[in-house]
Amino acid sequence: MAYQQLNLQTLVDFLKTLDEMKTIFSDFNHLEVKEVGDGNLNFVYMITNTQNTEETVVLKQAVPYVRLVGESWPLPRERMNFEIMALEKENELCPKHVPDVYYASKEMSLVVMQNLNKHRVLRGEIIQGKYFPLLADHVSTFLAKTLFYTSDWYLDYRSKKEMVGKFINIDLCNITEDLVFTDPYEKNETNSYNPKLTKEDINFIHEDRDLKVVVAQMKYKFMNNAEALLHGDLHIGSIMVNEEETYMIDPEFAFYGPMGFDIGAVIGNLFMSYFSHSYRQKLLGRKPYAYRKWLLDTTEKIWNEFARKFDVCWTEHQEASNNLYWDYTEGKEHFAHLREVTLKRIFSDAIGFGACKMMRRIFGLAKVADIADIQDLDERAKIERMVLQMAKEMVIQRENFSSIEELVDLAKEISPLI
Ligand code: SR1
Ligand code: MG
Repeated sequence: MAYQQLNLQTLVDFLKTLDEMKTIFSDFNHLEVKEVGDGNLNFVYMITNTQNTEETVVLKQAVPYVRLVGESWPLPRERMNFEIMALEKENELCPKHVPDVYYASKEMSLVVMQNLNKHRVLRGEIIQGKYFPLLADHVSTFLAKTLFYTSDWYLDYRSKKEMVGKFINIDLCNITEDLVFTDPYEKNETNSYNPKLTKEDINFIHEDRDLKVVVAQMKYKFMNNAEALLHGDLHIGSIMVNEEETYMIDPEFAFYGPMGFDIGAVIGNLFMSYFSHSYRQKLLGRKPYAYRKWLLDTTEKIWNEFARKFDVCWTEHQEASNNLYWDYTEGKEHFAHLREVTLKRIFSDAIGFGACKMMRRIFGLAKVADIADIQDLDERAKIERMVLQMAKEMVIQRENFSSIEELVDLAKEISPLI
């Protein structure tokens, strides 16, 4: 079927043409369609049989422009191909934490998938101060499995390179290269600022030559390190949760890049939430300590559990395959050392990338509601300064942190946990 942009009126007729939908909907006469997308790029609809609300799907369609900005910013709708391929691969590796795909069409640039209507977007839930005891366990499992099993530590030389080739996602990588690694650090028309930030606040980043050099290094690493299949945009708006389950959604930015980029995205977002709750918990009428402690504990656990699970995947694979990669005289010790230095390098990358993800959310085009929705602009500016201070230290010192606990201590130094 040739591409056409669906809308509230045409969507049900389209679904009726799909055999795959006949196994989901017992009846097409009572379908309710709601537009639910509040993302930056695409249109998202929820379709439910009002006679049996268990019969429900989500349809996501890409349009040939950036939804956030409009038709003045064209963006190939073929980006949906990457989302489809990534959802399929991630679902194969980690089915408990990735929605099921029921139907996908590259021609129509759309995917019909599991409706996570018993789940909510994590960012909104964190803004409201909700706890998710299994979050760290689930996110660390997703990271360990998707990153290890798509890397050269697991795949054979040919499969890995074929995967790299399939996931050359030029246009969406370019958005990240601009919006995460370039525009926020210079005067650029895509930037916008809280008016309460002073020139000094902005120059704290814009006029720091050392910082700009290290950000350029992170950008280069992002562009040239085809290490594993990344989600590519794993901020807390790309995670859906309830108390029992966690799903990673929206992998349209998927490509082969450095593992630390996905890990840094999650960690950087949680630090921003931590800073925002120095104020937000008061708005909620609570003492800030408990919730902010949970955010920091969750951050620590995500890294520590990721490292442990990644290590388990690797050692299990080595035992099963008896790969001679490290068949030195003292094979086991060398293998242990290789794992240790690899995880140390992934950790410093995650810190550096997490920092860039934090700075871009203060100065750049797409902000985070945790901070940008704070109405009191003076309070918002205080939080933004904390984020900038933390991020600058993170990216410059990224190789000098020896544990996640040390990084968490830095957050506590900048904004005491009281
Ligand atoms: C124009 S797209 C802006 C941002 O939204 C996505 O979620 C990515 O983070 C991208 O940088
Ligand atoms: Mg997204």
